[in-house]
Amino acid sequence: MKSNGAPASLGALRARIDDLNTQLLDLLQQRAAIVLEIAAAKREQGLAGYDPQRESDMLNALVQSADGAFGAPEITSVFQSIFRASLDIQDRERRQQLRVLAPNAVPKEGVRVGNVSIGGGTPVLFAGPCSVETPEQMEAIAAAISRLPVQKIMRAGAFKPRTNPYTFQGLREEGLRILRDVADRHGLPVVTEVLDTGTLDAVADAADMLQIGARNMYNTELLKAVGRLRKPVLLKRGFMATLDELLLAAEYIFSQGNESVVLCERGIRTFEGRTRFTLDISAIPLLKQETSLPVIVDVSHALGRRDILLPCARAVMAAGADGLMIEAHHRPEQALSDGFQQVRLEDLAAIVEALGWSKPSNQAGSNPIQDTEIERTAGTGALRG
Ligand code: PRE
Ligand code: MN
Repeated sequence: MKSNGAPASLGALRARIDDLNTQLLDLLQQRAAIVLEIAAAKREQGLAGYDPQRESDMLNALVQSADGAFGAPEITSVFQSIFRASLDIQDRERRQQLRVLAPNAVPKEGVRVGNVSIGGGTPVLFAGPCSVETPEQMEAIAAAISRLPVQKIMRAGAFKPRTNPYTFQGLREEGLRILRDVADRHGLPVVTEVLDTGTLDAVADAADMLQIGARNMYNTELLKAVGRLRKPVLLKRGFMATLDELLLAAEYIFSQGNESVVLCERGIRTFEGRTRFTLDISAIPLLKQETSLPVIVDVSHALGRRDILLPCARAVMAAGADGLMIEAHHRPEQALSDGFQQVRLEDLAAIVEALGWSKPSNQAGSNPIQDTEIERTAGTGALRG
């Protein structure tokens, strides 16, 4: 009411609301700044940011003293929103502090493995058999890979995390010896999987890059142990892992000082059974958008089949991947693991050419491996691994 008793004009009332909004905003920002100070103090003491007891105590006191147009339900809802927003700013701040999300977490030239640079602008092919089986097998495969006119890293497993304990478990230390010997003779850098901290030193001695497999993405002790080494890491996304979980796994490695990390999308588990896993193409641009880390895609394990490998590889590269992992074997039908998804060496060369990696002209449309498809083993994907 105006002093003369006449009702205040709408404009004047709104001006008062505007003024109160400004004051409320200022108070909210002061409160938010204190919330972040409390969060820092709590972090120092190892306490959680969320404190439901404190929230409920504050709410009770506020509701008790509320006498005005706002009753208990409105006061409760307004302050609950404020508490929620307090948690949101704490989350945002924590996220901004992640090393893995820093704009220059990985330099522009990418991650170097021997003479290969991953994420520096030229695609990298990670190729090789699922497992090291014999010196002759590795020799045949390495000879073919070394001839490919692209940046390449040879892959092959010595320690195999198989789903079924009665299937081939890898040649272990002997496999590492074969792998290193063949790689040296062909001048190829190698990546191989490390399964646990107990064998880490042996694997790190033999490999140029350490692979943390999908099943080990949550193994925080292993992540910290590879983080303490100064050796590049290929970190595969767990097949039930969100992108945040993948990034936090990478953070474990970064937190120990190792910033040479390459992320690998390798398919996630869904209800679809035609492919071994479901290739999550959207992960590629999302990870590239949110981080400076190189992202490669293991098309072989994602698909579990060869016939659609090339179109999917094209899609992956179009989505911005820095490279591909393809399992290849000189005799896929005799492979001791994952034979159904490994491509022949001549098909590997044809894929590289079809992708336009070796020549400027891209032979879009052709699919060299459709005709040479070998019968896939029967059964569900889960039992094959
Ligand atoms: C605050 C924020 C989140 C907690 O769940 C409880 C309270 C708040 O906004 O008041 C501040 C705070 O972190 C705290 O008092 O411990
Ligand atoms: Mn495999």
